[in-house]
Amino acid sequence: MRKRIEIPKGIYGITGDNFSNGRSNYFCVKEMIAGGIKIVQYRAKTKSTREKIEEAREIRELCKKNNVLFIVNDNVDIALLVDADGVHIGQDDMHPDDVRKLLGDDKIIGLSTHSEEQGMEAYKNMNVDYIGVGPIYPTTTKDTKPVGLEYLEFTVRELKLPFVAIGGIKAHNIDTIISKGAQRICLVSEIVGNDNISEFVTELQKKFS
Ligand code: TZP
Ligand code: MG
Repeated sequence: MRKRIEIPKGIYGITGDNFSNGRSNYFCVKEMIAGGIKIVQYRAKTKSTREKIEEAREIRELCKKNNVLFIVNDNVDIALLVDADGVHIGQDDMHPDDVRKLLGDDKIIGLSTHSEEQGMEAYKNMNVDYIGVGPIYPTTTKDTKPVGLEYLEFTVRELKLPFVAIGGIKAHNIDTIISKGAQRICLVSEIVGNDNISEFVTELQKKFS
């Protein structure tokens, strides 16, 4: 049985240049790292494959220099090309077993889940390192209907699997999510849209220590 790769606790960063007020993904990741983030996912839904590869390469180097884990959203090929630490896939992407065949045992696989059934399936039958749980609250960053706090509570109670809570999480509601037992939390628009990303991330990280 393969041992899961450990996912750092605290804030999980994701790029989102539709929400970053004109600032580049590279800039935002640099700021997140200055703020003490330990894991970053490159997510760029509207860019061409070629643009993504170029940008992912640069951000991958930045992360490597700073000992920050680098995960690529959706594209297993890009993750392989840039030697990312892992891939994050959704329910309609390549099956985690196939991703594992391509990436081998030493890379991280994360899987988005949006229901108790999907979470249980990942926990019982899939060789993933962590799951995403959400969207908890309504969000314009992703077109999936919110699952509410119930699925988060189920995950904490039933699934012995590291998870990242995500979706509509902001400074004003993050304490609720932490109080439910989430040890890894992702805020996309709230972080990349912040005027001072590094300071904001530093403040958020303090909540986990
Ligand atoms: N997966 C579930 S919700 C979401 C993703 C990628 C987007 C979360 O963005 P925000 O801006 O933190 O609501
Ligand atoms: Mg996807």
